[in-house]
Amino acid sequence: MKDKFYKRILTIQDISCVGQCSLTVALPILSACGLETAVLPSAVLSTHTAGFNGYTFRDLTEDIPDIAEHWRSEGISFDSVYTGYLGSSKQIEYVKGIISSLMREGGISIVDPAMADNGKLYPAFDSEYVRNMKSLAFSADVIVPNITEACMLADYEYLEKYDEPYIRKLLEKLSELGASKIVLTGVGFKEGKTGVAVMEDGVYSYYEHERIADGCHGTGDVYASAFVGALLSGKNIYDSASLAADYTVLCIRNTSGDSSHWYGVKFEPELSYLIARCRQ
Ligand code: PXL
Repeated sequence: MKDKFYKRILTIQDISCVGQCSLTVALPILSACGLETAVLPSAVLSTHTAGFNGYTFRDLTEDIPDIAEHWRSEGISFDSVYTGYLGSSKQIEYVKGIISSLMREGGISIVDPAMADNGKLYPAFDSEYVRNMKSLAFSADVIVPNITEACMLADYEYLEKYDEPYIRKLLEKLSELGASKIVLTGVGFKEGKTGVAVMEDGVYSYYEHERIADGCHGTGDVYASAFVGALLSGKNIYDSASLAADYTVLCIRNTSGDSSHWYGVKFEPELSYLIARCRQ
């Protein structure tokens, strides 16, 4: 019998060989959520770009059309496409083509516009990339930005200290620009707390949780992958957003205090928690 929750998802992001981010995080997390996961690597880097020096970078943009053409000729399609860190502006165009031609009708596209944090673009990107990311993000079914990325997508002032009206206005701006479902991460209104603000077809909700002081690199990818996994295993947007937050907190708690592990999140020991929550 066909299991309606056994879905085939395509995730498009880079392989950072070392660094616990992008595909090395998405693939195990999506598999743990019970999904058949296909990958399209956007680039291969020796490490991620946030803190390592002298990393290698092999852009795979030119391989994408042939890969997509092969899938088309084999009649392969996907129930969902989830994108993360992409390698170039041109790649964003190819990704839009893949979503429109290889995702089945009624499928869900989820875009994590992974390009910035703490008010700054990641080193590999420029304003042209941001412009292209806007067109991908505003055509997706769901976006999962952090506050920095949301401000760049909405051309909205980035503030380190903010209140709820500021966050609501940011979400409204994104909705006006075409984002109908938004899961905004890293939103905290109280000392020691952070959370996720969700805007779904104009309806705002918020899930608050503990903030662990020394946050680590790669939490955005762990969060987005767990969110996508929960969503495709049949949960609604808010429940997926809160489940992913609970899982990410466990992973950060596991990692915090180990200064030698600054580059990523120890997410693997908590996969059993994620599996159990997705099955509930
Ligand atoms: O976690 C986002 C990410 C993914 N991939 C690469 C990165 C980063 C963040 O810095 O550098 C290559």
